Amino acid sequence: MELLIATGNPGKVREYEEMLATLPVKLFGLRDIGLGDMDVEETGTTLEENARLKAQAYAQASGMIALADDSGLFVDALDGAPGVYSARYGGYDLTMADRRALLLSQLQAISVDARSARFRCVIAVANPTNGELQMAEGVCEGHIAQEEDNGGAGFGYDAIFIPAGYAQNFSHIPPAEKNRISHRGRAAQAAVPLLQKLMNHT
Ligand code: ITT
Repeated sequence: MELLIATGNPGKVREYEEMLATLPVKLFGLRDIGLGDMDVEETGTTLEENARLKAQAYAQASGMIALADDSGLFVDALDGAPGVYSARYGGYDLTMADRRALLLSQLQAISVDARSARFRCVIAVANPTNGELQMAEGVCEGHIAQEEDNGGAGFGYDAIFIPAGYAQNFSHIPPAEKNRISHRGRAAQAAVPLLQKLMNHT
């Protein structure tokens, strides 16, 4: 079976290859099928909406079963911000380093035990032949560090997010282990039986 991973990011496709290794599927990224330039705007106000928008649009455009995800970091002391707006928090012209610094400054007065946060990831899988849509979610609980520690190999908010049960932030956790405990890894695990069901219907 073939499955389109609806992202222009080849790193994400490789991550899904590992996370869905138990399924008899061959994965394609948007670039592999000539849709690398097709952009679907994330106009939703929830992760669910954005994941669904992307999965349905790319399934329609490609004729393939398409998997899309959306994720974000939800900080309790900031009423859930940056949340669905994580990728553009503070404005489009900021770097990710600027965004991490902004978050830390907003939490400056917040004590260690009130810095709880979680990464959420929602996966949507759309089948263009019968319109079937399946959704899966993964959550990774943790807290925001007092300061950035960028010694590792992470991206996004990794250098300031410490997952529950760990002493170090995400950027220090090896990829295979991060895939096991992360929001995206957990969402992918939850998506496996849904993908199996969806493929049986084709
Ligand atoms: P697509 O190209 O696939 O749309 P994206 O940049 O929109 O990717 P996501 O929806 O997965 O990425 O995530 C939104 C933002 O949340 C992303 O820009 C990161 O800043 C942050 N983020 C998501 N997952 C993360 C992780 O595992 N570690 C650190 N930051 C993460």
